[in-house]
Amino acid sequence: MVESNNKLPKDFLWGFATASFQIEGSTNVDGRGPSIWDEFSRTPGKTLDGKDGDHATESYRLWREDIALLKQYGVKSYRFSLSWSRIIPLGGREDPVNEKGIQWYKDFIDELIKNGIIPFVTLYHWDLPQGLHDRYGGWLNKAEIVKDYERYARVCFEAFGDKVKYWLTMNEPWCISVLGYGRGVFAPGHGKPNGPGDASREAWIVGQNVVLAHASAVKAYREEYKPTQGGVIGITLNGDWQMPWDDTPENIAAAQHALDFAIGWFADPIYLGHYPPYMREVLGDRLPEYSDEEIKLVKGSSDFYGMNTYTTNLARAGGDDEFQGLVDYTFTRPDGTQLGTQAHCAWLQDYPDGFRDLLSYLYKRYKMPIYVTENGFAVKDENDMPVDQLLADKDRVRYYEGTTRALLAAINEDGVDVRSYFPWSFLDNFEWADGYTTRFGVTYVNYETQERIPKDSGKFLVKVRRQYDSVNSR
Ligand code: PNW
Repeated sequence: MVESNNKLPKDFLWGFATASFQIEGSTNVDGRGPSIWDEFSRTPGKTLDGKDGDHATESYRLWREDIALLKQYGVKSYRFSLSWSRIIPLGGREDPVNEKGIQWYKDFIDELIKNGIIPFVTLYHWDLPQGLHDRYGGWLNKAEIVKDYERYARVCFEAFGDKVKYWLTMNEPWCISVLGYGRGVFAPGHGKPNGPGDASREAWIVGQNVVLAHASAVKAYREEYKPTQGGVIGITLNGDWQMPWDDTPENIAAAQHALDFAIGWFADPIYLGHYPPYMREVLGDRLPEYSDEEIKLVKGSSDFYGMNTYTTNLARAGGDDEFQGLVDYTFTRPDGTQLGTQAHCAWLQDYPDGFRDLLSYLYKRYKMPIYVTENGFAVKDENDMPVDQLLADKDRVRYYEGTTRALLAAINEDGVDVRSYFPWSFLDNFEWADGYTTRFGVTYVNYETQERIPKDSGKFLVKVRRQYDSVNSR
């Protein structure tokens, strides 16, 4: 029996997500230039297992197999990212375009479409051309990076815009800024505790430059490409739900402060036209102002709200972490119990009600249609399990049971306009600083043989999607 509120909107995009550097491998092929993740992941001590992205899931080579598997899963859409270094190997606006890189993505997109799969394309998922970092400091240099990114985006609209109707400019500016320039755990490794750079300033500068680059590309798209190509374009932000640890006024305020720093930092300027006042209070002049001209460009620069979310935090006032808005995050409730099931990553527990609450909050605050572009779970110690045990990924199935139920409730009971659901990830892949030790895939990848095997969670997601579809077609 399918319940009547198991309805998805007609053109709902159901699929899986990946990113170029995490799956492609073949880093030295067909004229690709180096990216900051090549260099960072090859630096001893930067990834948990000491591994880099030279092989990953070999999807640059095995792309036909990947698409065949996506088709087998019956997805309506696939979210993937383009590697800037394949398209403009040196990165800059005067640097040559690499036709081989462009051709590869054209073939890939054509094959998706031939199989009835709608491409959902991220322009930037963290793999900045190394050349731009070396030349002028990459994301730190507003005057240069905004122009270079805009040119890169134009090359992509030009080459792929006849077929691609869904564009994401940037994946997770918070991660780019804080993990790359504040905590030094992601490329290029600036910030505390060991990296170069002024950790009290750089992340805030980078955050603004990423938003300005995004907004410049959107302006170019809307003025010069959208009239003939007719797609939609926006940014995708990471952000988890924040619940007050208890009902004291300071912890209720702390939950909002945490949302201001994690989400409002980007979403408030983009959708509302200003920073959250609390950020200015905490950071003073270290938070770079948007000039009048800049904020005009930024406000309204996204056609939708792109949402990546994984977990819920219990927020407690205090601590000295500015990147969390001077709020402590915990999963331990006042009575000592845990909020949900612990994932392999310390920052992730399963709490589906938070997914629903976050959707409602974002829809009320920003009043935009929401595309869920990432959501997923890494089973604890999965990488150490024998394969048959690993394929029976109960905790991940339970996670997706919870979030898909919450998704349907948000749509049908809370009236939230949600238009896509892209679980992370289609495949186990290169999990950044964790290397290959953390697996987020609904498909197991054997990194020795590159064999792919659907996990129970992959099968589960196919099964629930079919149930919703059957309601739709009545
Ligand atoms: C996202 N955190 O990253 C990325 O978009 C993906 O590339 C990545 O593989 C996926 O989530 C799983 O980690 C995040 O520390 C990295 O809260 C870190 C955090 C959140 C998201």
